[in-house]
Amino acid sequence: MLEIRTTCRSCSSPELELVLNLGEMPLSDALVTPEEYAKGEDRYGLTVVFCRRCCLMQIKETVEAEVLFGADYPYYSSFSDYLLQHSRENALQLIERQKLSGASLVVELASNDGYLLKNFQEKGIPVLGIDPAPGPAAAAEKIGVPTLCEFFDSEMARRLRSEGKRADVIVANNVMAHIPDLNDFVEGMSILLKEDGICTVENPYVKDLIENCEFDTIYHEHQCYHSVTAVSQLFARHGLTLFDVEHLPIHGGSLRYYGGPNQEAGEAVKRYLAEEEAAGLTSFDYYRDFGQRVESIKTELIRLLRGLKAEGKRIAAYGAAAKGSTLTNYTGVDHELLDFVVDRNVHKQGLYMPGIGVPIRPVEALVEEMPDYVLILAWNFKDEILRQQAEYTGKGGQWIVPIPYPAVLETVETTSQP
Ligand code: JHZ
Repeated sequence: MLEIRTTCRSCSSPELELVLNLGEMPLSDALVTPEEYAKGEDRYGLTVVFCRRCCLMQIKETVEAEVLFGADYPYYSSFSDYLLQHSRENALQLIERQKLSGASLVVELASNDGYLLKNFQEKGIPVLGIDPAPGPAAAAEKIGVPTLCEFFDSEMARRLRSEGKRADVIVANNVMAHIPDLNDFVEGMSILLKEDGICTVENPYVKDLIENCEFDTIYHEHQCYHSVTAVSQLFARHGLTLFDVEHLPIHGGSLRYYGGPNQEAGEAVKRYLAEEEAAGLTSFDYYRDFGQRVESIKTELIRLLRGLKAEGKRIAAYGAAAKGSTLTNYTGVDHELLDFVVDRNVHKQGLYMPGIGVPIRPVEALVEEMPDYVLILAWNFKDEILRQQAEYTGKGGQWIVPIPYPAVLETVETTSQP
């Protein structure tokens, strides 16, 4: 069930340097019933390393995909308005850029509940979703997005191709980090693309992760933390050229990579490669003090929350996010500090956050209970959450952000756009 890697997930080099050891952690999306929590949960090591050869940051531990993304996988993309808007813009841009029509095919890997593909469908463009998590895949089918509930790999790509299916566009957003066999996944994309097809891949950017100390985005589902340097080599190994890159603010800072079989690296790719080298991302030194900075977030967060508790304050949290699990479990923020967590996702409500015994409730609980402070675990959606929770703020509720450094928000702007 657990495999520990000794070689790089991308280039197979054994030159892996230790960046950070987060210790034994529960699985971030393995939300538990109160009974399961009482029995105790499985924990797995979580060790971050850097590959000196291809510069890919990654974790050493591989938890079986069936365990990570099985029947109870609770992540549904459609609970963030901002993500829905971001995805719609992504779809409209691709339709324009690739001149997609009723004769095209858009395939999405990790299509979740159909949040993105429905935008293509609305414009009459044929789509195919692929997602191994049964709950989200069923939700997609329910809104009419055809979805194969399977893991995508090169074998599946060959099968689809033999059925006459080839893609004009493959979208793989926030999935490449989740794949244990990275090379086989990219090979699959390469097989499934038409000669003039393109793939677009979105992932949190390792530079933002390191510089903003977003250590909580490290968990077992995220096996790799990509850079342009690492992705260009990975694509090239499978006959795809990375030809464009865009920086996006979502999820704490992400990159959208564009690849295709018959393309040439454009200016943005060249600029990013040069900038990554100049910033030092290609050398282990860049990652050396990350662990110390993470440690100081832990110390400060605990100091802040314990201080508030000592003053008799009540603290809740917002967002039963996977990253919230890493943050709380690593820092030791548990049910003694947090009364409850709220989340809009109905599939998460009624369960407990992994490892810390904190119940998940509907977001209305904030105004009903009026805790003095709310720790924003889904800090990547801070603006959206603050706008939505104007009533809690208006009644005197206060907010704490943990990342990039723990702080109580002094002024809360509730009208800004995402
Ligand atoms: P969210 C996810 O990670 C899932 P997570 C995944 N592991 C991935 O790769 C990354 O994103 C990139 C809730 N919420 O999306 C919804 C509200 O309740 O930041 C979610 O449960 N109200 C595949 O899980 C959670 O917060 C709201 O208004 O760390 C956010 O989780 C909003 C906006 C969100 O990421």
